[in-house]
Amino acid sequence: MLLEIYVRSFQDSDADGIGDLAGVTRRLDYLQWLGVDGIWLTPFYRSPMADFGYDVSDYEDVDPLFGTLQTFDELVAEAHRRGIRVIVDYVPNHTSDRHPWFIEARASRASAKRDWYIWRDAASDGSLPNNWLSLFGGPAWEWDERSGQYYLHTFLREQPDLNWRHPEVRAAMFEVARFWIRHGVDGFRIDVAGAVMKDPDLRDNPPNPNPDPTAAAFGDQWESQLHGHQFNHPDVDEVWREFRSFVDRYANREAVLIAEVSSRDLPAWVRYYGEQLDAIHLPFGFHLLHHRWRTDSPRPIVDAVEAAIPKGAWPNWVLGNHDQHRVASKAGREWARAAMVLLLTLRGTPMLYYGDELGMTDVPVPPERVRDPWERNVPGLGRDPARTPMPWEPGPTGGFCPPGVEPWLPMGPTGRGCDVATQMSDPTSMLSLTREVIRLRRLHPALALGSYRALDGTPPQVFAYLRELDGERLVVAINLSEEGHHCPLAGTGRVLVSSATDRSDSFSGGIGLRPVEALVARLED
Ligand code: TEU
Repeated sequence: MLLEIYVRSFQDSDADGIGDLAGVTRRLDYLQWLGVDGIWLTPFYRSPMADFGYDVSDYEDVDPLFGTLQTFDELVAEAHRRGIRVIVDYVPNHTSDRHPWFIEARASRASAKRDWYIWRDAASDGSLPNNWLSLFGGPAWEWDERSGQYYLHTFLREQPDLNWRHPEVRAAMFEVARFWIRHGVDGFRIDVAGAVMKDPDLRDNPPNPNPDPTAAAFGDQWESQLHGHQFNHPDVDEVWREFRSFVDRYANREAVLIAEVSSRDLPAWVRYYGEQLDAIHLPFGFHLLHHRWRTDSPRPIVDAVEAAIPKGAWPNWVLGNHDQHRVASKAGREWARAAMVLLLTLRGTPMLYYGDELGMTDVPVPPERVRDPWERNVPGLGRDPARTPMPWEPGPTGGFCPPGVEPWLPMGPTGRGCDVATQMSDPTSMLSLTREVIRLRRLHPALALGSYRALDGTPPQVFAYLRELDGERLVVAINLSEEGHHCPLAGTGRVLVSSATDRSDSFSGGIGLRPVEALVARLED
């Protein structure tokens, strides 16, 4: 079980209202108590913070806001001492415009690093080189006055895209991975892995014949085009295969590669595993991110993903991250509990977003406190509400930073039980439920490693599946409706854990599920 830590918001250790690496170290005991096997740390590298660390100006140093290389080494040592692995963010698609590489590249057209980035002349009529858009709004091209060309930026203009077709870029970025392997990391989460190779001729994007209204997360302008020339280009496959073999070599095959791949097209997504399973270990399983918990069953999605995954490959599931609305806001309190049971019992590695174990919801951010540049460019798409500080205890700063210090984003409402201390002492809390299911995963290999099979013959409102290994059979049954339902099950069994928390009953021939209840049961014959 992995946990994403948005470092800025986890724990402040130096009273500046911003979380940092020493803060994470301070909370490792909590993570161990929860049963976390590994943490993914969002970027803590030197950065002007135009995109809160996803604009890196030095890949091989820690930004003073977050600590030093030494604090990082201490964090790794302390995490490893507790059996917790450390996965770091790897941001290959773009640097900061203040990175020395870009400063050198933009200095003149003759610069040795010019082609490390993607430059184009204006079209003959003076217009943009092509119709590509920036995901954060507006065109993907920025005019550079001094050298008289445009450069490409898939994200902010402060995030110029690297040219991964240039062998020196590849070599330099691979060295970055080697640097962090030497510092003991256990893997990389690769940012926008699908964007690194563009169409070599930078052809115009075609219009999108079927704009998807549910993909509004990206904005209408973005949705008006197809982006195959910008994302998931076939040439990307070879990059990550090469990266995998590089990392395998220097990390003795011990490091995991997790890639951010936002394609909704399963065949395109599956490619990231590599034809011989020789590329990414875990392409992120974002398939349930846009799921409508209150109306739809997740079964068709889960079954489709299970069917698409190559033999021998391992799935991964995500319900939230620092770019998405909180699952408890999308699903509501009860469904969020059911969703947590689902996340932790599907076949595959679950990646939990910090605070979801408390049922944290989006926190409204007043206009004067907006920090996310995306919100400034395209109002309504901002990600601040899902990035607010972790509440460790009741009180105005929730133990995230000392009283009297203003956290970088507003704290959620405190005093309503949404904090670690309160939930730790409440056996019915979301935190207790989460911990209990994680504990079950460790206790029952069938839950962690077993096969998956959806059960037929249940009412449509009930999603039930079998996890089986070496003769042990566990059933997960989720009632997706607000009425009670009977879930037929052959044989006898016993409930191990339920989102309704107060049951451990035995059953025979089936089990009665309460409204929006999710449970795990062991079949006994
Ligand atoms: O995100 C890239 C990305 O495509 C998402 O932001 C996507 O737009 C979002 O999931 C839509 O719902 C990564 C990082 O996760 C993000 O925080 C960075 O801002 C971005 O890359 C640029 O590095």
